[in-house]
Amino acid sequence: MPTNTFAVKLVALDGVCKTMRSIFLCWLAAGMAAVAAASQPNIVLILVDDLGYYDLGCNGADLHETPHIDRFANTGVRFTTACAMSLCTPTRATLLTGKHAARLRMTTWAEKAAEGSPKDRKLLEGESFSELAHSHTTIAKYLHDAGYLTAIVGKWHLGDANHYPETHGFDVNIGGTQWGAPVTYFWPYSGMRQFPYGRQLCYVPHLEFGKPGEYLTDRLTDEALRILDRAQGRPFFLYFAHYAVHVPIEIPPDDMRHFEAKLHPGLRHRNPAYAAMLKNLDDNVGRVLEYLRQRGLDQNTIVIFAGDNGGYIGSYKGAPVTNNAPLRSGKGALYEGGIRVPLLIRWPGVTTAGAVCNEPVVLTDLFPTLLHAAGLSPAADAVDGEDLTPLLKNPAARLDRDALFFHHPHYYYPRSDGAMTPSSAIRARDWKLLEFFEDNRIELYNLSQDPGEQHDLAGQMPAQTAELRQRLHAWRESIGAALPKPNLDYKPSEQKPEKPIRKSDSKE
Ligand SMILES: [Ca+2]
Repeated sequence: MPTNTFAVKLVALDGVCKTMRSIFLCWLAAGMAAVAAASQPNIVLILVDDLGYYDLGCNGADLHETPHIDRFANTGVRFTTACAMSLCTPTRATLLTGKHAARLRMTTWAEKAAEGSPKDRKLLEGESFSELAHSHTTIAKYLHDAGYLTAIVGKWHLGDANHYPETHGFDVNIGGTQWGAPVTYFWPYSGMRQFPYGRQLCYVPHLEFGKPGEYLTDRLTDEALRILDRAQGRPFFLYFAHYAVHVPIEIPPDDMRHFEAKLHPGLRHRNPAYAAMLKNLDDNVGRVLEYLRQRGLDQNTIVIFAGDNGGYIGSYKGAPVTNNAPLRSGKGALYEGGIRVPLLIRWPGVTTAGAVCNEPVVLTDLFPTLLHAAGLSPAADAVDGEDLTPLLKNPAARLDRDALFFHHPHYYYPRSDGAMTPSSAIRARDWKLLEFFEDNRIELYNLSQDPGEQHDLAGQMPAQTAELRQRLHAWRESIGAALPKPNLDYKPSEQKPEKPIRKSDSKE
């Protein structure tokens, strides 16, 4: 064989080897990418502000229409007994850190924590921080460090600019500030608002360019989809914390007409503006789900839909906002109407379509669940939540957890409602005990027989009551919960009359 022919064959052979090596490397890379994709699912966490458990069609709403969310519920697990803290800031803090709001000492909403305890009530409220300290590692920080694109779109409410999402592991922040509600849902979403410490210009950041009539929930969804466009194959964590359906209850009048026409006596829900706001939210949830489906991302994306506290039962411009019946009370209370929230989870390959889970869970559980989903482990500091994966695989399973605890050492509205005074609660399976600090009143309910918490059994069941009370006290002590104290300057005659809620009020 002539040397040059041999050389040509060697070169050819080398070329074949290179090609085969390239094919092998491509195959290996594809395999590794598949492994990475499987171990790093995308996560979309949709949190709706002040959405009551019964506000959704799939949970039994009557006036309201939520077809996209209802269809989504049928593709995964619908939880019937999911709880949150009773207000915005505590739930957001616990959800992102896996630590109980009482352990974090973030038990009331940020603006109120900054304002401090009222001085004209029987008790001085327990200490509560308005900012999430950087010593607490958020789920966003874990996911960011693991290579995820991390984005928050919407409400933050966990501190001032020194504690904004960018300082807690989020690569992108569209809309997150220290304030709990927009001044208005219409562009430019800004205006002056009166706080006890003075007037402030409040705004929703990074939405400066818009047009008259533009609606906040629509715009936030535009922004969220734009962020996903830019993920470019990177695993992503989208924390989509809608400002809706918190007050102010605002929606274009044309959107309300359908619900005004639908009103009739006997409906559980009676606010057509709120119904229209919720319908708009549902449309926008549908847009996100459709975006994922069209791009095939739904096959590797965990989607969670939840509310942050019970429905708001106060009035807005003279009309009750929502109704949590048959659950008792609403946002700000530790009765079920204040803490029961919608929770829907779809995790491809793990959840089964149409599943319903009745196990009591709390949104704190999302932190360990999502860390597990991403193949991560929390650091050694305390995690109060439980990994929900066993329930997602088998909704009939039970968690190895004795009880859920709630702690709200604060006052809320209306002042005349005893449910809205400082309190703690324990739920141990079907039994729930509430303790009210003003008069040390104890109430005991069997939730399986009495979901509306109407029949107080504390007097009839002293042993059960004493045991649960002791467990509640032991829990509070174990996590260092802040307790209210007697207000030595309190004079009942000095109580201020109740104020109606105005558009400019900053309710969490
Ligand atoms: Ca809320």
